[in-house]
This record gives sequence, structure tokens and C-alpha cells, in this order.
Amino acid sequence: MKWAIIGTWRMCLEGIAAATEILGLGGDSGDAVEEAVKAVEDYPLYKSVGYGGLPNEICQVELDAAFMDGDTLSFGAVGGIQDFKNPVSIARRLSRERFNIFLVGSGAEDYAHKNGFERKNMLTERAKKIWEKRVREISENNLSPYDGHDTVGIVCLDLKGHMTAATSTSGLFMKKRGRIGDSPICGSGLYVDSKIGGAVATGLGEDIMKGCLSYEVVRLMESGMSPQEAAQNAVYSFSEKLKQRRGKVGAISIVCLNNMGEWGVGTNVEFSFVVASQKSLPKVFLAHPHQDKVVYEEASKEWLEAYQRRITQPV
Ligand code: SD4
Repeated sequence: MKWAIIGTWRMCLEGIAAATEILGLGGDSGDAVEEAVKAVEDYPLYKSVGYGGLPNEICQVELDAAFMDGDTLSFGAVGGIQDFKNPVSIARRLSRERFNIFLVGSGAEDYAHKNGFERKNMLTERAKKIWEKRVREISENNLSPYDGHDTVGIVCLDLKGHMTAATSTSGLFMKKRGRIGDSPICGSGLYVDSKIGGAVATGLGEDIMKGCLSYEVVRLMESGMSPQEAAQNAVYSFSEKLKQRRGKVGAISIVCLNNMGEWGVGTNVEFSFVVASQKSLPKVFLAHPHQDKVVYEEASKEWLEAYQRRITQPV
């Protein structure tokens, strides 16, 4: 048995690096995935997850997160939670409950408080400035408010063959108060079964949840597809279906990992992701849709430097 881990977007690189330390020492995939997601939640310059995440239309940071255990199929999630430091840890704790495993809003906050989770004002000055700027742009240019959204989603396999998956996001920038996307929804934003594999999604939650896409990818792997075939097929065929039925489809990207440590990526937009395994240090890849295939390559030094400049540039 070998360990492996895969996550959505460049932003999970440092978290995945921390997780590899746990996995390399024979640690548990639940601990590794939680550490990886927490690192993204804690970093103030990632503006779509945790601290520094962009607020909703009334400038409140409402966060969604989920955790799933692929051995027991235990699942826990929070939706629209405010003022707690690590939503993923609350979701993991909920996954150990028999009942009431998905809590939203003030109910989730009460649970987190009673169970000793750390409170934190998750709105940074920088996120507030971006919000104010966007409000001005929307009213001046009559723009659609809904853009700027990236979820961290990670699937992990440890040396004992235990698989887990977790997600965390501030959801769509400027979302309506109370709006919840696919990320905390079992089967949509994430799904994992240690006997098969796991998948996590990012993109427009309103579309991803219409296809229960993470579950679909795991189902396709179970039917015999390789992770790459499963992720690619699920994203392409569902994007096609939505185009035919609704005339349009939002951004959808999925990464997956099977229980042998093989991975795959499906996307209908340009998308970055990170992979590490016993055989390979954490690496950032870029994927692009290309006709009926997804092509990907390792991110160049120039791309990585431009990314760093972009996330640190003044608002
Ligand atoms: C949501 N799927 O709330 C999330 C946002 C996201 O890339 O992943 N965007 O809809």
C-alpha cells in the first residue's frame, strides 16, 4: 500500500506539503486531510476559503465545509457558518455524530461553540476592501456579481488504505445570505469510499449539485474506469447535458484518486491542482479542456511566480 493525496487549486500546495509529513510517517488520512485544509483556511491571502474568504452580498463571511471518511462513510458538514476559525474541523467532528451531521448557520455556530472550537472574525481588511470595490464596480458597470470562487477540496489515501475527503469554501463572492453551494453536500462537492476512491469538485455549485458529480466520478471508477477516464467523462458528459437542457453551463472541475493511489482530473475550464505521493513531492499541475480530452502539464516557474504576484498585489 502507498499513500497519495490530491487537491484543487494551487492554494493547497502548502497544506498538501504539511499533509505529506503526516502520511510519510504512517499517519492517518483523516488527520492529513484536515491539516491540509486547515492550512488553506488559515492563510489570509486565499480569498475563497476560511480567513480572508470573500463575503456575501451584505459583507458577512459565511463558510461551508465538509469531511467524509471512506472506511465508515461517515460524513459531516457545516453550511453558512460565521466566525469560526476552522470549519473543516467542525465538519470532521460532526462526522462522528450519529444524528444531526449537517448543521447550518446559527445551529452550526452553537454546536461549534459548545464543542470548544476556536472563534475568529474571518473578515480581513483586504477582503472588505475587495468587497467595497466590487460593490462600486457592480453599480457603475451593471455587472453580474457572481464571480471569484475557488473551493479547496482534497482526497487522501494513507498507508493503511484509509481514504478521506474534505472541502472548505467561502462559496460564491457576493452570494445571497444563506446561499450554500455544492461543497458541503455529500456526493456533490465530495465523496469517498476506501474500497473504490474519492473525488472532490470546485466550480459553480449551482451546476455541480445538479449532477451529484463527485459521487458520479466514484461510481464511474467503481464501474472500471481509470480515475482519469472517470473525472473527464463525468465533467464532459454533464457539461454537455446542461448545455443541451439549459443552454449554458458554469465552471466545473474535479480531481479524484482511487484506492491504489492513481489520480485523475476533469475540467471544463483552465484549472490548477496539486498532487503528492510516496513517489513524488507535491507538484502543481495545470489542466485545460481540449476537445474531448483534458490535457495537463506541470505548472512552469513563470506561472507559479505570476500566481504569487497576483495573490499579493494591492487591492
Ligand atoms: C460553491 N463550488 O460554493 C463552490 C465554489 C467553488 O470554484 O468551488 N468555486 O459553489
